Amino acid sequence: MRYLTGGESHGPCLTAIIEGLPAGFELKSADINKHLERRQHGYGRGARMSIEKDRVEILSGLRFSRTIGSPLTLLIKNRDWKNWQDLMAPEGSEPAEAVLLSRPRPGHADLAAGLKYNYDDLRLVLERSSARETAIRVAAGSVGRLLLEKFGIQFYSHVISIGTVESAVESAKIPGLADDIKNSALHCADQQAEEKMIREVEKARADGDTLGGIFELIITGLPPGLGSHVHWDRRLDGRLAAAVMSIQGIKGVEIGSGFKGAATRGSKLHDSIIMQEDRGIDRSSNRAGGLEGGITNGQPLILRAAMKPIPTLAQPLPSVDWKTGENVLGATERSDVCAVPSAAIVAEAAAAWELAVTFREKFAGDFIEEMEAAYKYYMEQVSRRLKRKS
Ligand code: EPS
Repeated sequence: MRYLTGGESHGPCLTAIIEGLPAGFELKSADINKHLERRQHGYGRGARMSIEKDRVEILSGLRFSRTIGSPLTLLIKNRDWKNWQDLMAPEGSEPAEAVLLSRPRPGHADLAAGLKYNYDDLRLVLERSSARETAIRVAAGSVGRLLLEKFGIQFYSHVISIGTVESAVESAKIPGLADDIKNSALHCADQQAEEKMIREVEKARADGDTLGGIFELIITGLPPGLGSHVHWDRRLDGRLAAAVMSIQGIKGVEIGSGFKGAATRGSKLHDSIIMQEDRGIDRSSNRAGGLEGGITNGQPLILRAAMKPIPTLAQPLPSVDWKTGENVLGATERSDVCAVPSAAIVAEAAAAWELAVTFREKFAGDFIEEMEAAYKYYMEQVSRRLKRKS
């Protein structure tokens, strides 16, 4: 299963084509839209979010709300396009009044991609590197998520920190706090910390600055056996890390105890294997974060990611003009102060997609019932092994 996306931030629309879905899987655009809407929230988002009301249109691969096995085409219209029609016209010529974007922003793709693609106008970098593209990634990833939800897999995320302010809520409590997180302005389970985080965002805004932070994903109901130890590119740790690291602004990913685990003795870190009367073979803890040997082990998957502060600053850093070589300040554009809550929603979708791909590798089949039968057979074998029945 794979997908490609297209679309510029201020172009007419964002699109994706998904290939490899099973036929007969029930899919409704409303279920994707729910996640598109979640991505747009979060205290600290910029003015663009009051223009856009992201909604997906499904243009192929679906008939009467069921997939037919052919490529699924998704489209999200950019409402802001009406303000950019002349400057971002796919055809015709550049308007005389167009101003080149020539002051690369430190931390943004502007300079590196300007060199790579030999652009005169650095706007061409911004248009595709913008996190606007994550809207269509959420749409595509949500299709994978909806497929996994049919098999009892559930996705949770929450903000752990904004700047230096940290939430005190532990991972294990997060599934029970889903409603609180949904109602929180910063996608955070700790109300007291959230109040401080909001003040941090306000201070950064007043200073013309931006803020990063850390979020966590918790995915429950995964069967053991997704991913594989037998080859580097099948190890799920690496695949999930790549999926999440590819989200704009993400600079670090850890699974389970992650970096803290490196400072812990093996005897204190690894999760003992125990025998439970009802569940059979089980684990006493989950510091591995649900992955061992690049394979899901049946425990909740726990992944954290660090997002850097957004590089578009209202009080910009020193830069050099791309055309004249003069010392200038980096370009200022309308932007967000903090987008960590949105990045958490995007990461849910990115992880869901990668898990759906590995799920399809394990439970292949051209139609949904074929997949369900393979899943049921496998889960019976897993239960027999865990409960040590012959
Ligand atoms: C975004 C749309 C963008 C930004 C943001 C994410 O809109 P605009 O650039 O028109 O204001 O709000 O993009 C970035 C922060 C970035 O660095 O590219 C969106 O839809 O999420």
